[in-house]
Amino acid sequence: MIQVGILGATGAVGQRFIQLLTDHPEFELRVLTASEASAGESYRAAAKWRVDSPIPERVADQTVRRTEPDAIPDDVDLLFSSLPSDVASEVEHDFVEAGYVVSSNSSNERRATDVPLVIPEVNPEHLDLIEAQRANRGWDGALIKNPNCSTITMVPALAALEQFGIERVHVATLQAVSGAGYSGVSSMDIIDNAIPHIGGEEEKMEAESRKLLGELGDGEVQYHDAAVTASCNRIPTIDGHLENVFVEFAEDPDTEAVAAAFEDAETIDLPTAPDPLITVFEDPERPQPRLDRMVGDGMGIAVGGIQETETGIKFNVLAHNTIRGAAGASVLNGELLAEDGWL
Ligand code: 11C
Repeated sequence: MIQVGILGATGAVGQRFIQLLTDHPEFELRVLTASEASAGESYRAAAKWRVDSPIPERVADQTVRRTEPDAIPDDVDLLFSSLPSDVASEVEHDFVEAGYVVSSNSSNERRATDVPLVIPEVNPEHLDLIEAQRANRGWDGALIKNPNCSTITMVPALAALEQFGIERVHVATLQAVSGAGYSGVSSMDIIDNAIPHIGGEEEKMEAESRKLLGELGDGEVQYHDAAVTASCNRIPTIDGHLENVFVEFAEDPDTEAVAAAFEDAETIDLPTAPDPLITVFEDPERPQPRLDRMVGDGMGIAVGGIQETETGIKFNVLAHNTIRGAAGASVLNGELLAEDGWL
């Protein structure tokens, strides 16, 4: 078993990490860290547990450690990070310099030229950027990132359609409140409301999508040249981001060809990868967050509403934002790191 830890284990994504790493077939969860204020407490006392299953017994009484390299046992090989982005750069660098491999969900450095931004079913070859990263920064460890949850929801579907030559993408999101962490979930302000702007989200979707779909060459990623425009909205659902996507292509695929491309999208042979990667609904009222966010144990991508438009194709896509879109994405990247021999 590969010994792993979680940096930032008490937050909304940290709790999902715990849920997904309990009884994982390859990873043994050894270490939990949190802010200075929680260090020394039991996990049960430190975390305000909100995940939809009880705190695993073997985690509840573990002592939460400081988020510093000298608090981590030497035999831990892989750290999953859900640190707040304002502290993550500095703290993650400390761990990577100390030789740890960090699979991070935090949004800092996703666009750095030598940081792999990876969805294993889409661009596993981008992990090779680790060589450039080690050469540039003199690190023994490695830092890899998964994208933002709204980006992860859309990009596997776009990758399946790449065969038709994607030229332009417009997307409008309907994002769940759990994407905003505890304060989002506990806020009642959003009931009977929708918020037509989520700070920074649109830029992330636009840039991260083009990096994920880009080609790796000469030690860096050449971004895909499709134009991507995003409009990101918060709605009062708890979990599951739903997105309306409009795509223009070089070719002129019909709805049958698009549905077949989604159904044929290749998954990857890793323990928590969903099979199929994409589930296609014919009912135009699906997918819906409450009904469909757990497709593929929360790791699948659900699409529906495929229709022709005057300029191309439109469809709806849904994924679970804190599983597929956050903790599950980092765990899957960890499985890829193990499979490809980076640990
Ligand atoms: C939201 N997508 O729903 C955001 C949360 O870049 O990882 C995740 C932010 C990120 O508000």
